[in-house]
Amino acid sequence: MKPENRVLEGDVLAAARLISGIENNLPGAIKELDSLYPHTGRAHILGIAGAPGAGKSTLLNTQINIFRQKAMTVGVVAIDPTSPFSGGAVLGDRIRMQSYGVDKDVFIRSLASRGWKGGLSRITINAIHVMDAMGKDIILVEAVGSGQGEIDIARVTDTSILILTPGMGDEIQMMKAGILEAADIFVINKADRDGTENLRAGLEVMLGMKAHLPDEWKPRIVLTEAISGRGSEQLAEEILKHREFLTSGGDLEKRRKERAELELIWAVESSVKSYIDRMDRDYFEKLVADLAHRRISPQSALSRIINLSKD
Ligand SMILES: Nc1nc2c(ncn2[C@@H]2O[C@H](COP(=O)(O)OP(=O)(O)OP(=O)(O)O)[C@@H](O)[C@H]2O)c(=O)[nH]1
Ligand SMILES: [Mg+2]
Repeated sequence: MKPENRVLEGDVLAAARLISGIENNLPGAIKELDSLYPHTGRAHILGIAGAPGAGKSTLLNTQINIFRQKAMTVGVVAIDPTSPFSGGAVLGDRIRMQSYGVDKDVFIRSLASRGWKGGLSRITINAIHVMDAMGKDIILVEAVGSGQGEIDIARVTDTSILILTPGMGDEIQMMKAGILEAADIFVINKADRDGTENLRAGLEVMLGMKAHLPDEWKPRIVLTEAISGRGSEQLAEEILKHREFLTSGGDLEKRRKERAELELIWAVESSVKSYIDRMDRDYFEKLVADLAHRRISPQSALSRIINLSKD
C-alpha cells in the first residue's frame, strides 16, 4: 500500500514518517503530502498560545481528555520553543503527554524547531494537514509566544486561544490591540493565584474597547486551573461553541480562504528558497560580491537569476 494511503487509514508510523520528511523538506514527503491534500479540511484546528510556563501543555491535556470523552479523535502538534534552555520543559511535555501513548485516537507529534529547513509556519500547517488526512476530528497546536512569536498561530488555526496568567496585569497594558484581536478565547490559567481578578478586569476593559457587530464573535474569557482541572469543561464548551459559530455563520470559509492564500505564498517562498539552495554556490557568491561592490543592483541580480532559471 502507498504510504499516503496508510496515512488516510490513520497509520501512526506512516504519519510520523511523513511529518519527519516534511521537517527535512524531502521531495518524497512533499509529493506524498500533495496527494493527501484533497483529503484535508475536515478537522477543527485549535491553537493554544501563551508565554513559556503559562500552562499550555497542562491545559491541553485536560482538553484531550474532554474531547476523548466526547468520542472525538485528537491530533496534537507541539512546537518546541527555540530557546536552548527549554530542553527540560520539552522533555516534561513528552512525559506529561505519554499517558495517551496507548490511545490510538490521540496522535501527538512535537516539531523540533531547531535546524528547520523551510519555514516554521509551513511545516506546522503541513503537520496539521497530515493529522487532518488521518481523520482526526480536532487538532490542537501548542506554540510558545503570544502572537508575536515566530509563528503567528492564529493564522493557521480555526479557533485560537491565548493563555494568560495572573501577575502579568501590567503586560496586558502593553499588549498591542492586534494581539487581543488574534484570539477567540482568552484563558486566565493559574486562577488559583493572586491577581486573577485584576487580570480579568484589565482584559475585559481591553476587549470592551473593541466594537462588535451583532453577528461577530465576541472573544470570551475563561478562568482555569489546569492542574486541578477547574474550568476545563467550560473551556471545551467555549471551543465547541466557537466551532459551531464558525460553521454556522460562514466565517470558516473566510478564514480558510485566507489560509489558502497564505499557504500559496509559503509554497512560492519555499520553492524560491530551495532554488537558491540548489544554485551554483560560486555563481551565487559572485553575484553577492558584485552587489556588495555596486557593480550590479539587486534588481539586475534578480533578473540574472530568473534568466538562469529559464535554461
Ligand atoms: N498553580 C498553578 N500551576 C499551574 C497551573 N497550570 C499549570 N501549572 C504549572 O505550571 C508549570 C508549567 O506548566 P506547563 O503546562 O508545562 O506550561 P507550558 O505553557 O506548556 O510551558 P512551556 O511548554 O514550557 O512553554 C507546571 O509546573 C504546571 O504544573 C495552574 O492552574 N495553577
Ligand atoms: Mg508546554
